[in-house]
Amino acid sequence: PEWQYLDLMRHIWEHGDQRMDRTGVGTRSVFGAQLRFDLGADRIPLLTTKRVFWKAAAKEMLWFLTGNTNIRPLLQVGVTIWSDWPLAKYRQQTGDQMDQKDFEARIVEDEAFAAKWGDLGPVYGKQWVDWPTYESDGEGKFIAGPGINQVAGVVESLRTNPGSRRHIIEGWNVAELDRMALPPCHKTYQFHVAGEGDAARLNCALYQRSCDVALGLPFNLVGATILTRMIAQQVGYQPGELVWMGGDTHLYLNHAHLVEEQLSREPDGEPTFAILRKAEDIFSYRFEDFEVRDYAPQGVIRAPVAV
Ligand code: THF
Repeated sequence: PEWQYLDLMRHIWEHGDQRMDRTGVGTRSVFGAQLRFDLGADRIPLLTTKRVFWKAAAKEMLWFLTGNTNIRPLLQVGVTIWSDWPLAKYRQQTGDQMDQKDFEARIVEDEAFAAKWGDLGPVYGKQWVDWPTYESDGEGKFIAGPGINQVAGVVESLRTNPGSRRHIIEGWNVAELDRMALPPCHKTYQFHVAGEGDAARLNCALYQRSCDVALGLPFNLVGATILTRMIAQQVGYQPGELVWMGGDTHLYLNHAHLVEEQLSREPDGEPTFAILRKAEDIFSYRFEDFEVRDYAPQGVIRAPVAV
């Protein structure tokens, strides 16, 4: 299965269109791509051709489920993958060129600073569990209604109406895009139940509008697997297939060394993923509930993230 990822990487590198992007770094890109992974028998699409920090991806997924959109709780558990965007905003607005480590330490130590500078706006977590609604006040004005918890809704609809084609968690809230530090990349998760009874399997399709194949995709595949596994456990279905679909699917030009190194390697081994405990509900999983086994990846390949 890992060959699919490597083949996509090679295809983009050899045949992708060169185009300038928002970040100014430049990419090679294809539009439209698909990968499929069987999640049965505890399989997880965790790459072995470089070390993928699956723990950070798992903590990120748990953070989405809390609805929190501040990087502070992520930094408190040692995850720094979202620091670049608040840091760029801080530097731009204050002129203070604070370095990343100091910025992260300040966010952790100083709650008021974190509230002011650590928030990403209404990104994934907010839309997933508290999508805003509006109601009429009866006099021609709109007032805020109760937020919609899409994740709880999907768990409920999978239980009560498994055959539905509407099991969707959507991040792309058009009305709030301009307040997000970054509009969602992995924007739509759709779930689907195949088979019946004890053989019922939960499939997940993830649509990603924009995909950083070298840095982001390995994380996103792990996150989607964990989300699918947690939901499958909650509703009592076997894990099925993860179908990943990309829109603008690209490699950054400054990732050339990563691409060349990774394409020179061969997949080695099949790690598995286990959930050690069934949580009371989808929002009660803890990092300690997760275990990856038989993961002996080849070395880390460092590359800068485009901001
Ligand atoms: N922006 C860009 N340009 N790429 C992305 O992958 C991306 N994301 C999120 C939001 N914007 C993005 C942030 N997720 C890494 C991994 C995931 C990220 C951001 C950065 C990263 O640098 N990974 C390194 C180091 C990991 C570590 O030290 O913990 C790696 O080697 O994997 C995609 O959702």
